[in-house]
Parts: sequence; C-alpha cells; structure tokens
Amino acid sequence: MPDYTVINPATEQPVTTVTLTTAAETDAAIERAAAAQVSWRAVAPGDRAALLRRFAAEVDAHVAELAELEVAGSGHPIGQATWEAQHVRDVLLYYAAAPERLTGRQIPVAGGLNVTFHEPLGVVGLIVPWNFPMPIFAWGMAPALAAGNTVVAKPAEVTPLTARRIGELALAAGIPPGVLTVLPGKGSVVGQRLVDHPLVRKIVFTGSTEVGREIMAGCARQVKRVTLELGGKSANIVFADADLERAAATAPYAVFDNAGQDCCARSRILVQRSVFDRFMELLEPAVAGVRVGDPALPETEMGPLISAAHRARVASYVPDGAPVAFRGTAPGGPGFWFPPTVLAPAGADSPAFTDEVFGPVVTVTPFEDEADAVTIANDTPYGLSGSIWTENVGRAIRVARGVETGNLSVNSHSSVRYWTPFGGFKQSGLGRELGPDALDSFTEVKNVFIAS
Ligand code: TAP
Repeated sequence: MPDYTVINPATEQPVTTVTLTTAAETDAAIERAAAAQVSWRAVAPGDRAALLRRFAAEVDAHVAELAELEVAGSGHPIGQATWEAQHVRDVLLYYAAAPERLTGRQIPVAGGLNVTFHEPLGVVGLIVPWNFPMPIFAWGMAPALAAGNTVVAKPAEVTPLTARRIGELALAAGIPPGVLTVLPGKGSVVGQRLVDHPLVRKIVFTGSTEVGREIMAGCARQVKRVTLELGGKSANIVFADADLERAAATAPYAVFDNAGQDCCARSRILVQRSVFDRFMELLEPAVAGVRVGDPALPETEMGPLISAAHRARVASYVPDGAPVAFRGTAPGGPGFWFPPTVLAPAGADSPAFTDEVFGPVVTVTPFEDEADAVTIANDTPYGLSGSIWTENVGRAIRVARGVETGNLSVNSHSSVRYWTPFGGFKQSGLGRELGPDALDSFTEVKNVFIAS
C-alpha cells in the first residue's frame, strides 16, 4: 500500500506518514457503510440526536489537539485552527437538533390522505479540499448523518490528519462503526470510486471548478445526487460614501486570511474612482500590518501556502513587471511563504484579476458608478461571495441584488455562518450547504397515499 508523507508547510519538515487507501479498500468501505446505514437510519431520532451531541462533546474535548494537528499539517495559524475545530463542534451540535425535527406532511386527498416522509439517501460520499480540512468536512458530514445517511469521506491527499482524527472521535463517542468512515487517499483513486460506486447515492464535493465539472459528469451517469462548492473570484466593492477607514482596515483580512487559500477571498477590490487614491493610502498600512509568520504563535494572522508547487503557481500571477503597488512581509528560510501582495490598477487583461489565484494576491481596480461596479463584479464565471461598502442602504440593496453571487456582506467581510445557507451562483457551484434547509439535500421526499 502506498504512503504519503504529510509536510509541515511552515518548516518543510515531515509531520507523519499516512497510508493511502486503495480502490479495493474504498469499495469495501462503501459496502460496510451501506450495511451500517440500514441500522443507522433505524436509530430513533432522539437517540441519533444524542449520539451527535456526544460526538460534538468529544470534538470539544479535543479542540486543542485538532488545532495543533491543523497547524502542523496545513500551516493554519493556531487561532484560526482553534476556531475551525470549535466550528466542527458547533456544526455537529446545530445538526444534532435536526433528527427530531425531520417531519413530513399530511395532505388530505379524496378517498384518504397522503403523508410524506424525508427518507435518507443511503451512503453519502464526501470529497474535501485541502484549504479548510475541518470546516468543509463538517458541513457535509453533520447534516448527512443527522438525516440518517452514512458517510464515506475523502480528505485531500495533502491534509488528511484532522479528518482522520475526527473519524476516530466519532467512534469514541459511540457512533457505530461504518457510519462515518474517513479514507485518506488520492482523488483519482478514492474520490473516483466514490463517484463511480453505485452504492454511493450522493456526492458532496468541494474543490476546484475544473474537478467539480468532472465529478458532475461522473454523477450524471448514475443520476447520482451532487452538491458542488467550487471556486470563486469575489469582488469587494467600495463606494465613495463608505466608511473608507474601516473598509481599508478590514480588506486585507478579506483576502489574506488563510493566506488567500479561501474560496470566498475578496480578491478583486473595486473602488469608486473619486476615492481610489485615498483608499490606497489607507490600504497600504493595513497590508503592512498583517502579521505573517510562525502559525504556532497566537498573534500570527497569516501562515504559509500549502506547498512549494502551490507557491510557484501563486508567484506566476506576480511576474516581473506586474503592477505591484505594495507588499506585506513574509519570513525567509524554510516554509512556503508568500507576502501579501497588492496589484493596482489591474483590469481584465491581468490573469490576477480574472483567475482564482488562491493565494495572498489582490487586485485593486477603479470603477465609475453603481452600474459600472455591478458590471465589473459580474464579469467572471464565478459567483461565490463578495462585499459591498456604502453608507447608503438603498444602494447596498440594489447592488446586492445586482451582483450574481451566493453570499454577500454589506459593510462586512464575513461569509460563513453555519445556521445560514451557503453556496455559489454560476460556476461557483450547485446547491446549498448549511442553514436550516441543509437536510433537504440529504433526503428524498416519499409520498404515501393511505386510502380511508
Ligand atoms: P481540487 O484539486 O479540485 O480537489 C478537491 C478534492 O477533490 C480533493 O480531495 C481531491 O483529492 C479530490 N479530487 C481530485 N480529483 C478527483 C477526481 N478525479 N475524482 C474525485 N475526487 C477528486 O481542489 P483543491 O485544490 O483541493 O482546493 C482548491 C479549490 O477548492 C479552489 O478552487 C477553491 O475555490 C475550492 N474551494 C471551494 C470552496 C467552496 S465552499 N465553494 C471551499 C474551499 C475550496 P486530492 O487531494 O487527492 O487531489
């Protein structure tokens, strides 16, 4: 069986070695998950809820350990990694309330009545990217389990450690074997088997638009349910009437958090021309103030990129002669470091403006008026998130309705709350995760007529 050595992105030192799952082992795990689903769906709703709460408590008791694993295996700053582990706990607790609320309807009809049931789908295959190994794992896993499905999850090959540990914590909490299985391995092996195996009834995929397109085509062959959370190229639109100090002070964190390896990164800042120069003056010290360094230190705000190959890809967006307005700092020595970088002015002729860089590179572009801002913001195949900065509530509403994207914030950069829906427009995805309706995509409605 092949092995994979996890590398600490901040030191380039090996962390541990993980055995990669083969295609035959994947098939066996899917078959065990299908067998386990028969009894998991039969667990009384209150008991399933109690098990999920115990799972959440087990995660809560291991937040520090999970956070340290994410620092070592993914280079996430410890403060962020701690939040991520707590987020897994919170998502489990939120969906632990769902089994007892998964009720159908009764519909009077001539000669009797119809009743509806929300039936679980069976085995759900969960394919997770490397940028947020814990939260994205939880978003698919928790509602799928709550609805009575079993889950076979594949973390990204390079970041398997926290998902693997959370799988162990599920067993320790009393979740029965086979209900949640974590299979470290390659997308082309484990991920592909999840897509191809007929016992897997739904795929939840988060990753690049390129791979998502192939997953969707694979699922189509079996009319398999699929949720896709894909790439982004989100706009941060700053109007002249905005609180410019606040917009500029927070803009770096809207794109450089997680070293820019964030599908929601506001990587195109659009600024109304009349305040463009003032905004750039305010942005420069804010970028210089981003604390880049050792992710194990609590004060660190930005860590390294995930790998040398990814750093080379990010660097290709800042070639010699690129319009670098200013940059932040980054440590020298070992580690896949890249400094926060601001390119301005940048337009549609710049790949950094059009492509998802997935690194700490942001472009700043002037616009003339509201209509121009919406046109530029929408000039992308993506539509995942975005921000609008204005003190004019009417404008905020008009622009929010005009921008074709799934998750917007006004005078804020936050994108994710587990109790509100999350997902993309256009090529940023298909379907919604999180929020109170998430179980709809992990169940099918069964309609039964009872003659009276
Ligand atoms: P991908 O290369 O697309 O990989 C995502 C996952 O798919 C990994 O687990 C990967 O496994 C697996 N995979 C690759 N090829 C596969 C195949 N043929 N069949 C089945 N699974 C396969 O993305 P990434 O580089 O890890 O993540 C970055 C991308 O994810 C960015 O585009 C980012 O925007 C997007 N993203 C989106 C969101 C949301 S919520 N919309 C959130 C985070 C990230 P391996 O690791 O083994 O290759």
